[in-house]
Amino acid sequence: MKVVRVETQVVPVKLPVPIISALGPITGFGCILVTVHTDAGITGENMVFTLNHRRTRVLQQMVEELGDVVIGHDAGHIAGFWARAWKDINFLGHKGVAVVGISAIDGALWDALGKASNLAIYRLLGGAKTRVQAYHSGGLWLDRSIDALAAEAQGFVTQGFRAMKMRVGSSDPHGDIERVRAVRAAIGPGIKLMVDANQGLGEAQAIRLGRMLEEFDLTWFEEPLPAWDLDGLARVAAALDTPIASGETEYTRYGFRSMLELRSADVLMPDLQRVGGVSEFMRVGHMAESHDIAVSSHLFPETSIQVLCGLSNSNFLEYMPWFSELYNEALEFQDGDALVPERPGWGFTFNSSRVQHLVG
Ligand code: SMN
Ligand code: MG
Repeated sequence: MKVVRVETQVVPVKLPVPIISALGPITGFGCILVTVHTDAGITGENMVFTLNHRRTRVLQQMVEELGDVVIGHDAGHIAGFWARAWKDINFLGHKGVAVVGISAIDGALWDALGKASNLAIYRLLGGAKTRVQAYHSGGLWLDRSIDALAAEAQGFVTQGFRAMKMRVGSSDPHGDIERVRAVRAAIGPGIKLMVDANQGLGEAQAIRLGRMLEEFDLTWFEEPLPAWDLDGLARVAAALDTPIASGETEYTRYGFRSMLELRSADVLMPDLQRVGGVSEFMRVGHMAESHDIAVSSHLFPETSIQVLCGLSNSNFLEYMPWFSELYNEALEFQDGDALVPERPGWGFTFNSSRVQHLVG
């Protein structure tokens, strides 16, 4: 089965209500749907995106131009594609847009391989489990009032979620504490709660806020520092009892190797589009396993469920409903766990009429 074409389509997705995190406001996304066509008539699909639909064409161009290292090659030789692409992007750099381009094609190749072998991707990866606890991440933003936070948090529990994440890292740490206190009171002690500072703090601020947060029994404190400060993050992790989660802004095995060596985080949370796709997510997951460190996921719940179910050291799936409308199928849950679909490949296919509607 040879690759004959790499096709991309830009699809703007708007949030029903804009949100604010320490990264700034988010109103929507520029999604790039990627389809890898093979001479067997089987296609592989995948998706990458930009925030606020900015620089989307740059990323689209990157994906398309990487076509020349996969077209004409065996679609099932994914590690071969990865190695050729890695060499190819050396001059542009081994982070950022170039790596997202690799991730986009890598995921589409795994989808095609799953469809060709009639297996879900997690089975191709070795199969560790069939479900992962999901935490709701699609709410509890910085711009919500305390009353709105409490109501939203209770709503997630009513929907069946047993874990959720809220945002901190505002300019007022005491305000952050009151918001966390309100959410913890609204959900009670039995529901897991994470906080995410979206890189908004300095080292001293993070340790101080982290100490004030210890009383809320948080499952983790995410990305307290700018993503490049792995040494500082290690010091924050050493200073606090609350586990530190990080990695959504890290790239490839080399970035995560540094995080593991420095002990920057207690939980790694690779993002399928930044880490380097399914192939590199698995390499990072196995490397974390050799350090007895757990891995979670970042965004992309419909596809991340497959890699998390291929790893025995996975702990949580981030559930973010942003891109769910793009798919024909819906992720299924039971008792707060997301269930891996047994359908071939990702088990999720793009809904062409919905896509057509969004393209306008
Ligand atoms: C996040 C990711 C992408 C955009 C805004 C916020 C957040 C998360 O860090 O972990 O979901
Ligand atoms: Mg985050």
